[in-house]
Amino acid sequence: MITTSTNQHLSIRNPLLVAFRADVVRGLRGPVKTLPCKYFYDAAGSELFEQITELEEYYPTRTELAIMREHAPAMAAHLGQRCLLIEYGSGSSLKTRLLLDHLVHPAGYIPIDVSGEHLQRSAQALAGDYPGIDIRPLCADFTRPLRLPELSKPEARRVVYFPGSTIGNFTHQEALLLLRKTALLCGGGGAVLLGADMRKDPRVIERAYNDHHGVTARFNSNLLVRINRELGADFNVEQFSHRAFYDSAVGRIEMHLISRRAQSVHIDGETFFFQPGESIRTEYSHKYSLRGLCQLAEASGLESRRVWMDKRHYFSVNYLAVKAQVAC
Ligand code: SAH
Ligand code: AVI
Repeated sequence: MITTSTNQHLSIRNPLLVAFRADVVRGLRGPVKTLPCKYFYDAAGSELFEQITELEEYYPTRTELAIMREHAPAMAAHLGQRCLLIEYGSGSSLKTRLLLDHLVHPAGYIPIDVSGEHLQRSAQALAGDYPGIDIRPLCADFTRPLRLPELSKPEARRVVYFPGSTIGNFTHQEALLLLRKTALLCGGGGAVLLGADMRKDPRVIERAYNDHHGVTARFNSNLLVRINRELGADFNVEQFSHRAFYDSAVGRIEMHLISRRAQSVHIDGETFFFQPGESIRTEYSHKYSLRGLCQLAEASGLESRRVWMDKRHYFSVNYLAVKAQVAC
């Protein structure tokens, strides 16, 4: 149930905060409460994500990095000379370095991320280490229409690098739409280099989202800390617990914040009530089969040309070429 006071919206004017408020309020108004996972990534959230990638339980980053270390030369050969590399959700750009090390005369590199400070810091470090590459960070939501910066060198082709299995944080329909738009952005001759976490023993997957140090729990509850700070809300963060479980039927992790008791929360003039045990779903993390990935690519106007995997088949990096005729 929601009550609305008469002076709502008065305090928030910054357009980014207005959008944040609208997304939060929309998510908490529904019969099933949800919050968009892209808001995990403020400066603290990005730092917590970096800590997650180092956890013993969190296998995806280390596995994908190992695949990149072994196969970056072959991937770079697929990307070809004078490629413009665009990255979705670039974070620390750690894996990208392995690609940049092998690219021949790249036209430029555009890392895109919503986490502004983290993006700037990573891009500055990269510019120092790769002085010959035109690096143009873009702080933006890659699901929205993008205005790419103009680069000085002409590009032979566009490739979107989308690592980390961030694609898994989207529903099937959202992923389809995003990849279709991406195929159009890349155009003829272009490609998507997509990192995807694979289906495996559910116990391995569940452990990765329930680490014994509680870092994933802090990453999850940081979303409430951020809403409190940026929207002036009064979530009692201690009164929500982390829950993550794998749904084998759908092939995805669901992350939730569970209300420990009956409580109400105020966000910029609106009140939200929580029953004891009621949840806010904060993230999906879909896991894929090779068949599922091929079907997703096909339906998006992309064609799977090459797949690199680790020995255990925990993770895959997929070279998806834009098909000759792409339409939205
Ligand atoms: N690519 C890195 C980071 C993955 S974490 C890796 O593989 O380790 C996901 C990253 O995507 C975060 O840096 C987050 O800020 C960014 N992100 C999430 N949703 C986004 C969106 N809609 N638009 C832009 N960046 C997004
Ligand atoms: C960025 N994304 C692919 C991570 C994942 O595994 O879904 C985010 C994450 N959530 C909890 N741990 C890591």
